[in-house]
Amino acid sequence: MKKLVLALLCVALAAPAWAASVTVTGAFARATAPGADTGAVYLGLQSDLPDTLTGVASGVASGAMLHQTTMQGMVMSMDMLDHIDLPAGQEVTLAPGGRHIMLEGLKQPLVKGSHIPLHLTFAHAAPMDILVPVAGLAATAPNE
Ligand SMILES: [Cu+2]
Repeated sequence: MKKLVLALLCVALAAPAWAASVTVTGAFARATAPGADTGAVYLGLQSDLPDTLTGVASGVASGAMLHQTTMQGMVMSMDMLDHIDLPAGQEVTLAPGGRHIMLEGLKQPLVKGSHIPLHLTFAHAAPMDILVPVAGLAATAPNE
């Protein structure tokens, strides 16, 4: 009985901390060639309060991480980010050529026209599960 009361209390206490709400717009993944091990997801995020995207995961991949693509001359490299800041009321865009969600260890090819699950965790807002449409192999927008 004590445990139940404690659990209810935790829920009550946690609710105000999750008052921040994050909106996801224009999410899409790029289709992958058969046998590809990695995939990329792009999206826009906007939080009504200052927040931080702290983690990503997907059931179609054994791992997922936040990456930043940078060009040094003609050489493209990807650096891991451990979080992405979400300033209040400002849209933060993860787009081809810049920041993205990297899926690693794909368990299946990402097929154009299908949807993949994506789990997002934040410092303040409640964790979010969304379905991301898969666009073309070189898509730069959801409808390509
Ligand atoms: Cu990457």
